[in-house]
Amino acid sequence: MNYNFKDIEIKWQNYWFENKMFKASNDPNKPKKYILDMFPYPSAQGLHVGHISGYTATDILSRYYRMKGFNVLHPFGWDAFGLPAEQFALKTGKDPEGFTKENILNFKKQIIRSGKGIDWDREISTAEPYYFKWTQWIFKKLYEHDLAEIKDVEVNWCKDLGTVLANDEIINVDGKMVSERGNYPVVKKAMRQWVLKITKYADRLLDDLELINWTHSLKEMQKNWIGKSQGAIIDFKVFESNHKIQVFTTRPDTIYGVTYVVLAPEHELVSSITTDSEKESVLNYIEETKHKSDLERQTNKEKTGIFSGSYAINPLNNKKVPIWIADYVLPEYGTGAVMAVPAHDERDFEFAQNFGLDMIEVIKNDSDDSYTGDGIHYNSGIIDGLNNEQATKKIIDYLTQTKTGYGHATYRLRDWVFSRQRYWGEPFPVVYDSDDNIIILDEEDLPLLLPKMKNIAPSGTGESPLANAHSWLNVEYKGKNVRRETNTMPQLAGSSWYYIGFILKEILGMIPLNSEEAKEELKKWLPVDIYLGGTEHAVGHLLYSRFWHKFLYDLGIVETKEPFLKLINQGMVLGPDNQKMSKSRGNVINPDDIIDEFGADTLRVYEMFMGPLTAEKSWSNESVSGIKRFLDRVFRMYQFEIVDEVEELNNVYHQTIKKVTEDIENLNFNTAISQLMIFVNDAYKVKKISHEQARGFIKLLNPFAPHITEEINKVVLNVKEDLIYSTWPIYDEKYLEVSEIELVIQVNGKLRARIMTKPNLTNEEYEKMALSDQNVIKHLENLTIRRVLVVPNKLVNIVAN
Ligand code: ANZ
Repeated sequence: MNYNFKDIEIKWQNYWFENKMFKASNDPNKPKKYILDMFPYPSAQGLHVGHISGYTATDILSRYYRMKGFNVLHPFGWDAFGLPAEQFALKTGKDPEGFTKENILNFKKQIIRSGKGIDWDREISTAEPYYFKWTQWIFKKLYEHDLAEIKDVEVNWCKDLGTVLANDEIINVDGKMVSERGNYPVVKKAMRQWVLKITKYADRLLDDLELINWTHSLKEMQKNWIGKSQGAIIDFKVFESNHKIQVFTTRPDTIYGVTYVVLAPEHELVSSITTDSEKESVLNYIEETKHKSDLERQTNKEKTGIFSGSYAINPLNNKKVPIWIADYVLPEYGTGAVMAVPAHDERDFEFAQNFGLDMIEVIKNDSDDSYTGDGIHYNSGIIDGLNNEQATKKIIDYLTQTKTGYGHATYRLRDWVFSRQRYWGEPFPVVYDSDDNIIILDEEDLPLLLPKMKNIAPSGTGESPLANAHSWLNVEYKGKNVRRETNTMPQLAGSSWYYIGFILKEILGMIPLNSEEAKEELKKWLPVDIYLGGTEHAVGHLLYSRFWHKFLYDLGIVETKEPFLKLINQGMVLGPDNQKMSKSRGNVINPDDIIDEFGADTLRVYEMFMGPLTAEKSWSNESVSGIKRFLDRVFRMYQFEIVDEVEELNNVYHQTIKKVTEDIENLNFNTAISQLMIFVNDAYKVKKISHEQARGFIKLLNPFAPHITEEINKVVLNVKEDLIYSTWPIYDEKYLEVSEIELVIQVNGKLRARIMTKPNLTNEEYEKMALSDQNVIKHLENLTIRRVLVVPNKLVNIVAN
């Protein structure tokens, strides 16, 4: 008799849902565990088997820790604002809100069908007013703390799409930037944008990585993104002018090797230092630059540039050097100006070669190209004879004393451009008066809702579609005629604090973020103990939410410095052809189909059995059937005679408890399942099972396969207690002790005997045992023993000749 998963699974899912079985408990006597999934964007495609892999892993952990006596918080929600809903609305003329809600319902159904145990009273959607009221509130606080400002930012403007694009929405075709969607031209254009000053938190974002249990590679990615460079800012006076050019350098020690200075084409001094004779060519050059992406500018070996006509003075030796304008210098990094040392910097070397500029070597070396290493300085005035470190220190001291520069660190991290020219996002709680003064809305005027619009086509001017919502746009606020901000916030705004939202969510709303009650609740649950999601968020989301968390820490709302203690990236689930699943390849596996055919328990156990959680693995339909057969075998095992004691199974039973417990804690779900299979195989050999083993085994399997185990528990074994709240089995050491070992005996490396004996004897005892074996004696005939090597509990090797 096989189990009827169709009826069984729905029955338990309904029971769990109706009885709110996974509601987080507040029992003050228990320790807490906050186990979190990266919440999904509710797309029209529905859940993918890749989602199920991560969601099952966190569900296993949640169920396990609950049985171990923890208060477990395992919530779920929706990253509901975003571009696909906007585009759907544009295409169909339908409302993005309704579309998103339909998708959410579908996702939720799928999650419930997968058997995931969620505290649904805490469900949140970032697009609901009860939630984005507080996203707007956090923005308001950021503004009030001088961490949000509006400024002209160079953006990637795509006229044909009528929108600004992110760097990863642009591709390079024949040296020109075009949109990935549609291949429309993209140009750099300055636009007024809200910007969040995450760079003020750069050092903390870097230093506090020490506090968290993330993988080395993930921390490295965060570090590289922040990209701290220690160096100096140095003033170069412009010859015969009052201007001075500030350069940022990581190598102030090479200053005697400077042969020219370069400004980024966007640098504010370009127009004032360009001489009349150079004006036309400089303007042409600036125009050309607008079509190049930053990446291209940085990596292009054929360096381009143009002479400005002016010269600068090196503050160390008063040497006059030409000022060039070149796009390999980026406007947004350092000061947007560099002192060029072609003898010791590759980019400067390539540029100088191209334009026949001087090179002066100042560090001794044997290289033919630019030498970037350490060494003894020469041709270098006050730092002759010093190495890099000594020279750097001396130059910075000199600059500081003469007020011509100072030590300075620069970061690769940019401030966060926070405006999107879109409809389907959080509106900014901001209005402008007729003089363009910023007025931030009062707290009691939040949330500011989106207007309902029939047509959300782009305004065409680069403004968001909200610029067409006239009655929403122009209002009276505090007695003034004002115009609302028309941009909306990026999708990463709502996801920057949702793990806090879950804690504060009550059935019909949220505990106010700025209340004492909120602080209490947050103190109870933060930080998130285990956070699981895909690697695609290794930088953006994780960095931004760490930034917001630190800001809320500064406001005294949260008490931990970091939001996510342990972070795990699950590996990708590939198609049966070992390729990334995609519609066009036709290799997409739909979790609904698998659940229909085999049941959710099979899907869950299969996905956890595929391989290590963090590894990439390929789908196999045969293995899915194999798992179904395993669960059928488990079900039939409960038709064996159940007796008081089955001694033969005691060892494997207790070993299974130990292995599954340790494997779950170490996220080795695949090997935990293997051990459960070993137990079942052994039980089939004796065709009976004890009461303790019967009950213990379904507890061990329950986190993986919650439906079949609950069915066995309640219906077959007739137990009243829900497995969800039962206690996790404990193993007995006495059954783990190995009573016998197999000792391998070799003579000159060749196997001559195997002896079953007691473990943990002395080397002498093992040696004696080996030498008295008949077969060994035979092989030692006429030989002299030279040496005996003993590996305790394993092997004795006798060397003889
Ligand atoms: C002189 C020099 C001499 C440099 C030398 C390097 C080697 P990282 O390490 O990435 O921070 N630089 C500064 N601002 C720049 C900008 N806006 N665009 C392009 N390049 C810029 O790089 C810092 C170095 O990159 C700086 O140190 C500067 O070149 C260049 F032997 O100054 B260096």
